[in-house]
Amino acid sequence: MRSTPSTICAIATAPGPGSISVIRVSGPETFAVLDRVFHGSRPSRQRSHTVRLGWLKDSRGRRIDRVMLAVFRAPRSYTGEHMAEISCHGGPYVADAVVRELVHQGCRSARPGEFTRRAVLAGKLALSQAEAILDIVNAQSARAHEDALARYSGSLSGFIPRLRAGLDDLVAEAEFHLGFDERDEHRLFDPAPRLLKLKRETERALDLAAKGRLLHEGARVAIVGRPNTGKSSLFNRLLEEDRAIVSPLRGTTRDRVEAWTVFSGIPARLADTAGIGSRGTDGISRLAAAQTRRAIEHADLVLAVFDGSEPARRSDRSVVESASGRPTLVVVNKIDRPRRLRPDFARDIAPRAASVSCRTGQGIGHLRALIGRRLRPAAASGVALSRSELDGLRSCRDALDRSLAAPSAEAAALEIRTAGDMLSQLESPVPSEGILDRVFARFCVGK
Ligand SMILES: Nc1nc2c(ncn2[C@@H]2O[C@H](COP(=O)(O)OP(=O)(O)O)[C@@H](O)[C@H]2O)c(=O)[nH]1
Ligand SMILES: [Mg+2]
Repeated sequence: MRSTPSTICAIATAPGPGSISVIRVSGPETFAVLDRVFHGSRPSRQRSHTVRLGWLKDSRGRRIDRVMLAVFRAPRSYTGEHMAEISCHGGPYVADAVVRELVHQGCRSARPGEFTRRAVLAGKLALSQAEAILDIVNAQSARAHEDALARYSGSLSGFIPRLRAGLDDLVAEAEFHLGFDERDEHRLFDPAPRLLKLKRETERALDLAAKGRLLHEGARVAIVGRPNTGKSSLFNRLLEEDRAIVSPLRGTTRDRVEAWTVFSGIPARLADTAGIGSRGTDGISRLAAAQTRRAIEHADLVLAVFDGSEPARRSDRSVVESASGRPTLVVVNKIDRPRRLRPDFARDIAPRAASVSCRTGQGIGHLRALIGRRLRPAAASGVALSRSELDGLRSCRDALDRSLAAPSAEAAALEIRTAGDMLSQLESPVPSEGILDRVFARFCVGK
């Protein structure tokens, strides 16, 4: 069982005298604590993302300072937990007194970077971004700072302006040449090679962005196999808790059961599925089969589970077929029993299999590491793009496709211009000063 997180607090603004100091509080007890110290309104009833003015008093009712209280309710906060920010008058004495009182009321002083750590744990921030933030704060040189900034915003930040410049050049040239007569030698202008190059770069960027998704949204890992091979047992083993119903009756798992876990630092949504090739013909079985198919289709990694203590059955073959073409890891389960599955079985989908026993736990650690290794290269090369940036890049690629296929130079020029427009609509992926300021302020917490 996981213990509930403690409620933490810390001064978020730089040490030393300033016009205001901000104290941040995060955790389940945030509003219970603030109800006791903040006088003016009830923080526990205050709407999320609103600010109230009131007096902060200690437990004996003595005034500490007149403060502004901003409230952020879970999950819409930096850490994903209940949070509050207290803005008090600047100067080290007042802010320290506020923190002392919060600690007196049951909060714990935050450790360096602890708010960001919680943000990462809540999936609010990719780990790579958090690391980059740390580097930004700690950067000793302009070079290190620039490098960290580039990683924070994703290496695509330079790509979109570059692509746009390339397209602008092409449009200008195309328009210049369009003014000439058909027979003129200037008509030899052919934008296709450069268009192709731009299109390939766009596709590469889209590919990187798709991989970046793993760090942001988490990888999808689906456990599939015929009934009774131990899929639900494996699901539980990987989660280290009893989430799915394990039973010797075939077809126990009809719903798709999902839960979050982490493999080598990569958040993953693990899905247990209904067995493939079960004979049920009722509506629920059919639905379950469709869900399993969908899980395989959307999975970043498929764990195909086989019973190592039995010879392969026809339904095991269907599993191999369903998983073929998808990134797959073959898992041979029940190795605590004598082996009766041929070792070269399922060689088509994966050259090597991971052998485990969900009963004894043998091989599970190794399997976790293998899963992490399979997900990591994809995640590491990824960059973070917002949905609108992804959509913009896709529209741009489509316009480039159309311009390559255009029947006339005029039509091609029109599509190139459309491609450029698609990019102009994108906000620059470089974070705004405002965002960076907030990130800085937040990360200095407890430093
Ligand atoms: N001997 C042995 N039995 C196992 C192992 N893993 C699962 N089982 C048993 O196999 C049966 C089916 O397990 P379950 O996880 O429900 O399989 P599922 O139908 O694929 O989800 C249960 O009786 C489990 O106790 C294992 O590693 N060794
Ligand atoms: Mg099951």
